[in-house]
Amino acid sequence: MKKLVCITGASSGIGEATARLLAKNNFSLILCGRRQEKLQDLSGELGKMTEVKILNFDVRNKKAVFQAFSSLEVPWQDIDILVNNAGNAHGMDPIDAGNMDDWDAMIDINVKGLLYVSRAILPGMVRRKHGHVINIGSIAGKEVYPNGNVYCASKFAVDAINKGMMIDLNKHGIKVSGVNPGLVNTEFSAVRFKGDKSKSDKVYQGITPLTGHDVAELIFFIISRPHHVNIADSIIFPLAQASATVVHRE
Ligand code: NDP
Ligand code: 8X3
Repeated sequence: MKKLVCITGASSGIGEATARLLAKNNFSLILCGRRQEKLQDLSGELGKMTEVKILNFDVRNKKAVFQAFSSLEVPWQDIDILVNNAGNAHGMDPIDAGNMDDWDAMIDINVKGLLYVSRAILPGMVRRKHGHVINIGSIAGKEVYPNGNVYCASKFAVDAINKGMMIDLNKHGIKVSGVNPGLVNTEFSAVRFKGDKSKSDKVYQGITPLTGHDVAELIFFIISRPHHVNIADSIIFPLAQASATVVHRE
């Protein structure tokens, strides 16, 4: 089989764009997400180019995560590259008025979900002394911005986990790379603002944001380096962005 890449959150945005780009570039794919129909449509399309398997689970559900990966038959268990991408912001409230269900969602999905999936896949990589984990963090994991509080905390955790993985997996010959995007136009803001278009439209007003494909190209670059090269960390912005809060809008 070709190199096998497992992408969480492949049903939209950055994950979907990564699946499309990698399918064209001769990788086999395991596509994960909750929305089975979206994954099936994508798999139908990409299946014309490469081998594709769907795993349908909620990353918050520890049991479902482990069941999904233990259901994989040979050779699908031998994942070469894990793209830990599933995640979202939920809400954007000041800390004193934060919605605690949103807090739970962000910590359970962005942090604990990433850990569960990694815990299910890493032992195989360690056994084979081969693998690459790409952790999708955010500029929100490098800088805290107003009302970003818990989302930023979840992405700072991803940054710390990225560094911790690199240290612990170093002796096993496994690469670990952080990818930290700025503003990317995906379903992200629709999810964050719970479908309130008056808020989500403003996020990308007056700028040309990144697309999922732009981030996918960085992921493709990182996983295509020679064996001895590891891109440990990266930040990708649209031209209009200079920091979490400095965005030049026309
Ligand atoms: P999207 O909302 O388009 O995609 C999020 C993906 O995560 C979906 O495929 C969704 O699939 C999956 N997902 C969400 N919750 C769960 C869950 N509980 N279990 C399993 N899968 C889940 O947003 P993006 O593509 O923008 O986001 C991808 C990653 O990029 C996230 O980690 C986000 O924090 C990060 N990011 C995004 C930026 C942006 O500006 N858009 C900037 C920086 C980082 P489904 O709903 O089918 O489960
Ligand atoms: C997504 C980018 O700036 O909305 O992680 O937090 S931001």
